[in-house]
Amino acid sequence: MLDDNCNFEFKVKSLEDLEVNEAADFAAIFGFIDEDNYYYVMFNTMHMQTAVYRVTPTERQLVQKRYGSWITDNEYHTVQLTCDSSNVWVYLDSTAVFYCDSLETGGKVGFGSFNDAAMFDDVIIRTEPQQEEGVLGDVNDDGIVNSTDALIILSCDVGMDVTAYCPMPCGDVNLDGAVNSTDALIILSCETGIEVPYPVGEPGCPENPTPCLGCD
Ligand SMILES: [Ca+2]
Ligand SMILES: [Ca+2]
Ligand SMILES: [Ca+2]
Repeated sequence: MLDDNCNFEFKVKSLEDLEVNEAADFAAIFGFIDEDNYYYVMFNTMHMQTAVYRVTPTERQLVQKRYGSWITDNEYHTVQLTCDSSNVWVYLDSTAVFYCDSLETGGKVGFGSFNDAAMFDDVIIRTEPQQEEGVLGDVNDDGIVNSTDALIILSCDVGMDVTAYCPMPCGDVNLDGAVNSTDALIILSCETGIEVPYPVGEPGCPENPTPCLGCD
């Protein structure tokens, strides 16, 4: 089960004899809640049969059709779907085939066909990368910001080997793009109760500040 955002890709080839079967198809499913509630996009050999449909408990609704034949050989092609909570974008070999809005796309994704043979491979479902947060100032990642963190930064600043804590993005507590003794001083000030105008101890660290000497 996925959340509202989908990023789904697979390779597919038709196993039908396209000289004989003029309506060979394969399909991708999205927004699947149950067998009475889902969407599918069908690619078809036949003109005007490539379309997005919504299946409901009472009927199959046409959402959008596309001109032309979209299955023209028995080679592998890449189908890609991306969706957010109400839009879906469908690509075939990087060509945009459909954009549909105002859908209810939250649900499972899948692949199949309407009534023909096809082969599927290399299925990829991408999810949002987990944000590795970290706490500003907590360079040794022990959950607290204190003089130990300041010491690590100071050691690093004079070129001592502190590789275990590198690249140390949480060390740039004044958010000026560099990790150095100024940051260590701010952490020490913080520890002694001096108020500093930086979110020391809060979740979230800057991206890729210039590392201190010992991390370089
Ligand atoms: Ca068919
Ligand atoms: Ca710490
Ligand atoms: Ca800094």
